[in-house]
Amino acid sequence: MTLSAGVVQIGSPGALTGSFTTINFDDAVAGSTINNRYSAQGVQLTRDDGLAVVAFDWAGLGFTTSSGPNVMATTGFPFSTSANFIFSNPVNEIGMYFGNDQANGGYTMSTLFAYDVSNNLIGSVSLNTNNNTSVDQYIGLLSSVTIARARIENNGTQLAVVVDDLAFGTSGTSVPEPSTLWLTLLAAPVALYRRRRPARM
Ligand SMILES: [Ca+2]
Ligand SMILES: [Ca+2]
Repeated sequence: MTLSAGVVQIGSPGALTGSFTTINFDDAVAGSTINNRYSAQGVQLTRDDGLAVVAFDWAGLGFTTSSGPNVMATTGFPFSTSANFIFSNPVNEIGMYFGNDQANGGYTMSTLFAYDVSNNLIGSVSLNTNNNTSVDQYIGLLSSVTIARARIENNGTQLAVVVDDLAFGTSGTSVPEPSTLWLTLLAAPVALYRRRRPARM
C-alpha cells in the first residue's frame, strides 16, 4: 500500500464503498470517440493534447481485459501516455483496471493522481506493471478531499493508456487526512493551556 497525503490506495473494486458508478466502455462502438460520451454519468475523458479518447476493442486483438470487449484508450497517431478524468459531481473515490503493459520496456509503472477543485494535487498512488499486455491490474484511491480531476499516467514514452471498468463515486468511508490529524493533536495542549490561563489573572 502506498500512502500520500490525503489519499489511500485501494487494490480492487471491492474496496470502493458508498455510491459509485462503473463504466465498462462496452456500450460504445469500437473506434468511436468517447471524450463526452459519459458526461451524463458525471465524467469527461480528456488528453492533454486535446485529441480523442477512444473505445478500443481490446479483446478483438486477442488480449485480456476486465470486461470485454472494449477498453478506454489513448491510442492513435499521436498516442498519449496519460488521460484525465474530469468529474462534474464531487467524488472521493476512483479506481480502474489498466493494461497495455507489454514486456518490452514500454512502461514499468502506472500512477493515478487526484486533484481538488483548485487543481491542487491531493495525492497519488502507483503500481508497477506485471508486463503481460492484459488489462488485469487495479489502481485506485480513496481521498479525504473532493476530487475534481484524476489523471492516470504511464512512466514510459512508448505506450498509450488502456483502462477498463472505470469506477468513481462518493465513498462511505472517511479517510483521515494526516495533516489535519497533526493539527488536531498539536492544538489540544494549547487549548488546555489557554483555558486555564484566564482563571489565574
Ligand atoms: Ca470493457
Ligand atoms: Ca497487465
